[in-house]
Amino acid sequence: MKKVKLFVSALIVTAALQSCKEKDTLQEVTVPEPQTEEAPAMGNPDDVKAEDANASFQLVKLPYKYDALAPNVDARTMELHYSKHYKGYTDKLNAAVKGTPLEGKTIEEIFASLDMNNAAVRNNGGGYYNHGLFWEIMAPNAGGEPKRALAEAINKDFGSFDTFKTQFSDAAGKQFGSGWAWLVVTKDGKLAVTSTANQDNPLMPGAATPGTPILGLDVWEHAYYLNYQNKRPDYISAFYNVINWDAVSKKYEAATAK
Ligand code: MN3
Repeated sequence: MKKVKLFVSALIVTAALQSCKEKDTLQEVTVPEPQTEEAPAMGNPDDVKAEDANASFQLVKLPYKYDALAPNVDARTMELHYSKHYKGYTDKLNAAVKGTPLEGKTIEEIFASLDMNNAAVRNNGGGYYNHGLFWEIMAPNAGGEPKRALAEAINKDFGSFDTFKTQFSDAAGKQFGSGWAWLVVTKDGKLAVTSTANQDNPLMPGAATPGTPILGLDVWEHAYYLNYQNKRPDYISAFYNVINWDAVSKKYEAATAK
């Protein structure tokens, strides 16, 4: 709107200038081009902090700017996702554990003995952990295929990278409503694809395919609706362009070294 106002005031100034110079020859005045589209001001992810700076859980730093993954993930979605949704889960998790025996525990320790009836810790703890992993396993100028040990393990456990992709995309596409698709390392060191509802994850008690997540895809509508509307499959395809396989490999190596 500011640009529109500027344009209007430029017209008024032009008119005023012209009336002053009525008796002189008219001068040519440059009028700014009207702007039809104005990008909203973009914030800096480093300015987003947990409400309580001394609380157990602080936001994982976003390792890139909000617009770094565009057009696969647009800047506005990234900004809302990180500064509103993720911050919200973090603040609510801190509030939920404050003054309880869970305060001071790591998120993995909390999941290991989680009471699944504790909705505040289940939902916000999941939201905190899942998004922290999600930011880390994406990067600009990424995508392609995994290398080294992870590439070998994918070939061994899925047959090929393409078969893995089909299974992962299926899990993400078929998750009904809000949830996540995962690539996990199971207890016996194998790779498996699974999905979970809402903010649950494979570290929580009762998970259908328990394991350590090394790759996760958020399929909540807030993760894609602004850019993709109802076309979740297009969002899933675009995700492969931003997977940071080096980060996923590090998680694979850490999970299998246990
Ligand atoms: Mn989300």
